Amino acid sequence: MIEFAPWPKELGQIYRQRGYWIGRPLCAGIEAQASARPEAAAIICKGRHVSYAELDRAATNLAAYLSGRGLGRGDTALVQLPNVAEFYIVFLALMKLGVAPVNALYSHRQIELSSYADQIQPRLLIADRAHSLFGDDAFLAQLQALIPNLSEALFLGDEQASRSLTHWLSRDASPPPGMAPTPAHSVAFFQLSGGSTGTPKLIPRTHDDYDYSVRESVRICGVTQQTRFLCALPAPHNFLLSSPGALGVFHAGGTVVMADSPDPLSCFDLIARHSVTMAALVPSAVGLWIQAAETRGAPPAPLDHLLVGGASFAEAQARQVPDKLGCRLQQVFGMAEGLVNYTRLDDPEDVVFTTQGRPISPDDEIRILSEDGSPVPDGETGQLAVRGPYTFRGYYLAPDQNARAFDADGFYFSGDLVRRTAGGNLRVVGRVKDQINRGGEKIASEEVEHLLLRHAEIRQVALVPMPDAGLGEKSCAFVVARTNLRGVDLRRHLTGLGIADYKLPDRFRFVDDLPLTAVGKPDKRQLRAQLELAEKPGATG
Ligand code: OOB
Repeated sequence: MIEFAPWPKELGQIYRQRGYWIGRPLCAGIEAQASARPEAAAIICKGRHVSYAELDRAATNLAAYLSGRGLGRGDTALVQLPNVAEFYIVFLALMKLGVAPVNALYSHRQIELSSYADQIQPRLLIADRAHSLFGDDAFLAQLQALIPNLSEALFLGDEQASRSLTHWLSRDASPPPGMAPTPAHSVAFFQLSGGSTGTPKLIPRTHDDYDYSVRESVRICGVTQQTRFLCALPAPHNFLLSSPGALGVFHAGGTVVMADSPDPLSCFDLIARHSVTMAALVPSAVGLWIQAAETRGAPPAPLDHLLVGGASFAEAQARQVPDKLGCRLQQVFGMAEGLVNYTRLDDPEDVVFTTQGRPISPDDEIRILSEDGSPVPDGETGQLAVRGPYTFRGYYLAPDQNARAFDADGFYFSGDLVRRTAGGNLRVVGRVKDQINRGGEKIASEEVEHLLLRHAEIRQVALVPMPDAGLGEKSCAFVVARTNLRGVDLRRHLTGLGIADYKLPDRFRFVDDLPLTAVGKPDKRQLRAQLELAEKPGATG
């Protein structure tokens, strides 16, 4: 079985007694819908309707095929698919089979995929021939050289039947005896961490803990059979998968409508065409939707509920949602590591517009701590630490990082600065982690800095966030170079190494030296202040 840091026995007992952990694998909710309402639409993607029965059948076919190839409980898989129905079918298949996937983002490239593969040593790769890395088998061969274990590869869009994902999804097969999900208290899959370290870390999520967060999210967000949910952000992201996300919609028997991007015009069209009732967006996309609504009119009427989270959401913009977009707002402050907070549907307006809500569970233990580790009173800012029934207890095989991210009581430090209001809701006011939140996409500064330092002509580098009207934040690299370099050279250097585009610095600033802190590290606070000053109206910087 896959190694992970478990919850202490006493806590596990409490979580079971209180009905949070019910011993149910993540595939069970969908399977229940498939037998209760087989004909109901589970997924609509590019005009194709996939019923619950079809979803379950295709997943069973794939699971049976993979089982025949010797895959099963305790194995791992690296999956990279775009926003298509196959993403969920594959996920369901792997849950049935007991294989734990990492679902990489479609924007991820060699660096990210190699790192994930190196960490989980997958036996199976499922990817898309239309992705730039998988047009031929060169990158697969590279991965196989790194991971001798990697014996199976299936591709969306492969012309050869034996390697075609679609082929194995549609070939009727019965599950062999013995095929079963992993026990509910073990790892179901790995979620991706936004990270603040040199390599992207993985978060083991168990069936028990994830299923609980999904069931409660369904209740808190009022998801029902009638819900038609627009998935217009990357499907693997925790927000779109479980808060309440597609798994929440499947649990309730609703329909997921898939979009390639949150682009307002195509989304408004999908809302009209498929009577979408609920959508989930990051704040930067809300900005685009409001702009589009101002020029072309509000999104079509079926949309009545918008969830917004993933990055800081300005109160002024939050207040515009009901008028401009004609729907209710629910704020979400969550993290792939676990804790998810929601404003509630019956909260007063003030709470909905000015806070990011409160935790899912009465047993989410939240501490807000000052720099010396003592709790701060309500209304004052401190670092968020949390433990609870669906917050993980350790990154996968990362003891050093875990020693820094957890305290002795098992509380996870998310790196967020928050305040708690008298009513018990949280406001996210900043962060201490070395991360850039670029329109909800998280960039670990250290990862990009390490890659830039591989350039022979770079002496020192510091990546810091700079304010941006559209995305909230963009990234700026301050570079001390040995010779004359240009931004374009460094972008080419990074692209050549193979990182996701969203991690490429938006701006480079070449400087003679970096300001240093008392301990001799680049003083990022000062660098950020320089950028913020430069962004002020009237500044010339
Ligand atoms: C979600 O998950 P991640 O893992 O991509 O990022 C988590 C981090 C948080 O620690 C916080 O720094 C930031 O994203 N964040 C927010 C926020 N929601 C997330 N910052 C300010 N306001 C918010 N509402 O981003 C995520 C996971 C599940 C549900 C929603 C978002």
